Amino acid sequence: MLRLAIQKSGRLSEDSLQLIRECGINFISSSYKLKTEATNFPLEILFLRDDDIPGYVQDGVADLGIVGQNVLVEAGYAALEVEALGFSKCRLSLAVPRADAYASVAALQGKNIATSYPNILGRYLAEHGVQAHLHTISGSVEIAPSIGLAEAICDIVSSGSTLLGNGLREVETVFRSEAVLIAQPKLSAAQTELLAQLQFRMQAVRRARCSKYILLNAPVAALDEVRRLLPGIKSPTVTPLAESGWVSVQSVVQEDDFWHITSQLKAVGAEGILVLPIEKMIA
Ligand code: PRT
Ligand code: ZN
Repeated sequence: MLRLAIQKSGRLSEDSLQLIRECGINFISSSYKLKTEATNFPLEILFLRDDDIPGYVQDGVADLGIVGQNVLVEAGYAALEVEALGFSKCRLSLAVPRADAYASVAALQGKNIATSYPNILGRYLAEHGVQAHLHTISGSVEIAPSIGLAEAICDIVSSGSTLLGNGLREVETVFRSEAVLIAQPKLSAAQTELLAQLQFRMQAVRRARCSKYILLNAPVAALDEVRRLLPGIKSPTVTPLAESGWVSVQSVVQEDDFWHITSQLKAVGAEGILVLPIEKMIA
């Protein structure tokens, strides 16, 4: 049995639950329950505040957890990370009032900086030879300059609209973060085997999310060009069409390359291009 701690309610909750479901693990969840057991995998799920998850996993109260790297590294538990999960991507950034002059991080020498991340920020400033006064506050960091608490802030940014709305300008990226799977250091042999199964499923889900299945028709004369554009996993599947001189090609493309590749495929004569989502992708 493995015990997995996930965030009860917040930015990580929905994606964490969805990942577990896409791994084929079924469970009944309700908003008031703090614990649930999967029906088809030896997994118990605990619902906690994200800040408590690294400590619980370190102490073995939970075997696994899903948490943002920002919280993990700030708490000093970076060594627990076993798998990056690719969601809840964000960055920890320094920001200053929009009108203030700022040339480099040296401009923060001797300044007051408000943050909820004194450890990560302290290390960053030390690496850059900057000494500043850090004011640790647990929320609403972005209002600190306007109420005279600090000249700069260091906080989590994703779209940047919170900074913009508070008259602040992002000036340095201190740390990049995403959700990660963490594991306690003393898993039994049986638990280590279960963790490997879980990671195998999570990797298949993640690969599938960034890939698309592509089908198209192409003139035989264009096949070399099409194959060059669509290397596929091994090589594309090519089958003849009833109409002579034409083939059907099937392959896999990365989501990021998809628009770029489809426009080139059209340019070499491909027609009837279909793109389908992939549910799972086993390496
Ligand atoms: O209640 P609990 O303690 O469990 O939750 P929480 O309130 O501490 O955390 P929560 O749910 O807000 O965030 C959980 C995790 O999501 C964080 O630890 C990050 O790893 C990740 N994450 C991703 C974010 C953001 N994006 C994000 N945008 N965490 C916070 N924000 C906040 C940020 O603090 C700022 O106030 O959103 C604002 C900035 O957003 P933009 O889009 O305006 O730039
Ligand atoms: Zn929290």
